Amino acid sequence: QAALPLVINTWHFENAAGAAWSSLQKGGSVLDAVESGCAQCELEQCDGSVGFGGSPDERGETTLDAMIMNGDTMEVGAVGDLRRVKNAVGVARAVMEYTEHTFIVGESATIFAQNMGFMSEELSTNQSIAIFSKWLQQNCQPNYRKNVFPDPSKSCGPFKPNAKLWRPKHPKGNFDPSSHDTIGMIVIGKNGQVAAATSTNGATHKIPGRVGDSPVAGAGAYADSTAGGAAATGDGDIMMRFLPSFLAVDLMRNGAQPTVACKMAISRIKKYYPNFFGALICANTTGGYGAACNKRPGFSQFPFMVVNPQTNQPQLQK
Ligand code: SD4
Repeated sequence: QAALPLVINTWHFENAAGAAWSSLQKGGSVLDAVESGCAQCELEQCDGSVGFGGSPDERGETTLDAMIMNGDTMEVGAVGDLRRVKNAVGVARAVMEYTEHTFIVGESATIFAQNMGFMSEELSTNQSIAIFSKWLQQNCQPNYRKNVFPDPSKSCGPFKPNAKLWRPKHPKGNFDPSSHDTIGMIVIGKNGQVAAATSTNGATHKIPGRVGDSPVAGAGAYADSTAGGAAATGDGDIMMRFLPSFLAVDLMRNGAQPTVACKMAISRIKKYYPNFFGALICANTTGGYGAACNKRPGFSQFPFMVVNPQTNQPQLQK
């Protein structure tokens, strides 16, 4: 089943896999392919959790996180808390190609994007406004956080109701796996060149400024053309503490098969957070691939897409 080139991405995002594959067919580099795959999801708003109009934060705004990594040169470009620009993975690529930096965040990332010629647009949609208003009505009752913030109507995010004012904490187990489907993609070229990328709108009702695992190199994704690539999806607030993508790639470097590497990286997290939700996809430089996940309600396996010369078109695997 191992064959090159290879495109593999999280979830059932078939058109993303197709876009990456056709970029390769047209002679695009592995970076072009992985960027166009993730950009396809940003356009389609895959599952409402990639691109504009999803995961409104506690003030109702959608913000984006994305990264891209070149496994030949180990260059990375990333953006976090990006506002009012839809093509987050494109901006991440611009950070990598045109700057000496790795990671640009917030309003300054927006200004950088505008300077690079990306269009500035509203990321809210009727749907994201509806999600936000419903949540506000259900969870943001006047006394919900009376003791935490003097004016709960201005800020009513995912804090513990009884948290001390000076050190509010994100409640554990707040992550809803049914509504969080980041795209993470790995592309391996026919000579074993590795690229990886992610794009997401993060976690719903997050505290403004929250950045997840997806744009963090080694957490959301990692690529190294001497070993392989990995990409993650799930509860980024937990997962980023373990750099699971880096760990999986390093395990493959030491000879682990992709499925084993994915499983071992997931179990490392499980030791501390047995109920966390998360999944990892892994691929090596000979085109072998695999995945592993923890606690997806109702499913024991994790769906992902694969394209290689044997499938010749995006194929759903579990
Ligand atoms: C995050 N890891 O921001 C992302 C969300 C995600 O499947 O992957 N959902 O935490």
